[in-house]
Amino acid sequence: MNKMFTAVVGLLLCTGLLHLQADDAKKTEKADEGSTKILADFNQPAPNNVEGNFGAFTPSETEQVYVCMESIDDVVKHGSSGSSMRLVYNVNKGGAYNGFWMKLGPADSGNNFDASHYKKLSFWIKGDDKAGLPNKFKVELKGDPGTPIAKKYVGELTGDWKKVEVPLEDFAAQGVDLTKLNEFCVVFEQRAVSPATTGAIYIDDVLLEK
Ligand SMILES: [Ca+2]
Repeated sequence: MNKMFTAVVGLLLCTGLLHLQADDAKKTEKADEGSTKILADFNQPAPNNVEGNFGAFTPSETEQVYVCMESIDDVVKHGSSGSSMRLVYNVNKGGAYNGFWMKLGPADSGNNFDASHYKKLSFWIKGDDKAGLPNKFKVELKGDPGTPIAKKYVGELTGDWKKVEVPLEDFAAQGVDLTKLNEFCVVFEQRAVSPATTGAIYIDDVLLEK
C-alpha cells in the first residue's frame, strides 16, 4: 500500500514538474514573441543577438584607401552601458562605395529569418561631426543571394543620437520576402554621402518592433 502511495505521489510530482516545465517553455516562447526583437546591440564582438556574423566590406579586396572600417566603440554608445558600432568610410573617388554587412542568423546564407510578425525596423544612429557626417546613407534588407534587395536612404544625421524607424512594409513593397531575410547592410555611396565623402557614423540597437 505504502509503495503504491509513494508511486502515485511520485507520478503526481513528476506530472506537476512536467507541467511547470511546459509552462516555463511557453513563457520563454512568449517573451521571444514580445513586442521588440534585438537584432544587434553591439555590446560585444560578433556574433550579434541573432547569432549573425558582421563586418565592414569594400567591393575590391585590394583597395587600401577607399574602404569602410568597423570597430566596437565602448565610449560612444546608445544607452548607459555597452558599446556601439563605429563605421568609418572613405568614398572620395567617383563611383566609390563600401559599408557594413550583418547576417540575420548563424549561416552565410539560408538563414530564412522571419520578420513578418513585426511592423518596423528601427535603429539608433549618430554622426561623428569631427570625422564628417554623410548627407545620406543606404540601409538594405536582403534575402539569400539572387533575391530582391530592399533599400531605404537615411539622412539628417547630427552629432546626437537619433532613432530611425522604417516600416517593414516599405521593404516588402520592394519585393523582399520578410519571412526569409538573411542580411542587413549599411552602404556608403559617393553620391549619397556627398559632400562628406569621408566620415564616420555610430549605429546601435538594431531592432524589430511591433
Ligand atoms: Ca549597444
